[in-house]
Amino acid sequence: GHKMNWKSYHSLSDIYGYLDYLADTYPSQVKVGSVGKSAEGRPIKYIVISSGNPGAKRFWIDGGIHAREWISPATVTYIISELVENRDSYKDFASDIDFYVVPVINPDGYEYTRSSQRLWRKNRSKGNYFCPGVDLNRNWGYNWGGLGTSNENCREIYRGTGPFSEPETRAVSNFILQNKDNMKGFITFHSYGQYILLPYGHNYNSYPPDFKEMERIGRKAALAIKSVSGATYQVGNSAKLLYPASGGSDDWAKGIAGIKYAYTIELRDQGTYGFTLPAHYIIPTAQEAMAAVKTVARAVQES
Ligand code: 0X9
Ligand code: ZN
Repeated sequence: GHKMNWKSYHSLSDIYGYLDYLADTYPSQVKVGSVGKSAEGRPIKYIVISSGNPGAKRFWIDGGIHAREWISPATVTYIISELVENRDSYKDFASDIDFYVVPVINPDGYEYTRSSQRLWRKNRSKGNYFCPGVDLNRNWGYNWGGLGTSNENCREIYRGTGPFSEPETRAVSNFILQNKDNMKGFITFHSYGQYILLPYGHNYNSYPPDFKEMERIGRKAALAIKSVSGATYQVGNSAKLLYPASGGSDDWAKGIAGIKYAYTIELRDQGTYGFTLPAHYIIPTAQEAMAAVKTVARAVQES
């Protein structure tokens, strides 16, 4: 393993090398493993950053479910580095929360955007020779197949042949279910648009009973972001603010896994560069994401 920097976007092996470095350097604090394998056989690595407290709450963070959204894995690795290597700055919650983090849910797609097609979104499963890939954020088993999805292989929003048809969503969801006791926080990082999105996203009129409380914390997170960097993040229901889209991981986390504070955060920017955000924006974007994590962590701690 080896250290990491946030001056450029890194390969999957660099990201995984950093996780291994943390496991070697902080053996009592972190555990690194694989939740399973991708369609092309790559491991989907996770890191657990533990509080050392047996009664701790759990907080899920992931990135890279959409291949081209490079700012997401970069941000999630930055968050990992803060929580592990700068632990003293997070004393107020570090001893009460175990963080379960997967920086790259879609490793095949990520590598494909680096080697071949920068704007690829889906995974790389070979259901159809001419149009491979499934949109992994349409493949989760909560209202699978509804609005904002397609049954056509060639579409960007292809939902797959059934809920959890893909090895990536199967592996990640099983890992979450195995660890869902006391899991109170869930943030999945995407780009772009600068939104803090709340469930449910499968139609315009499904709200969890505690939506108001989720919204209150979401707004706090947006305020924290604003005070860190000045950036504006809009907060609201994902169907209303963006568009309806079924089979997303956030809806499943809330509706099936029962994780109270479940959000999708769309990172920078607002369209100037879009998915090809220049690397010098990684640190400011990741710092504002960290502010959001801190805000949700305090809510998790008190839950
Ligand atoms: O469409 C998506 O999957 C997400 N936006 S993105 O531009 N990154 O592709 C938004 C997902 C919001 N959540 C749900 N609709 N459940
Ligand atoms: Zn996305």
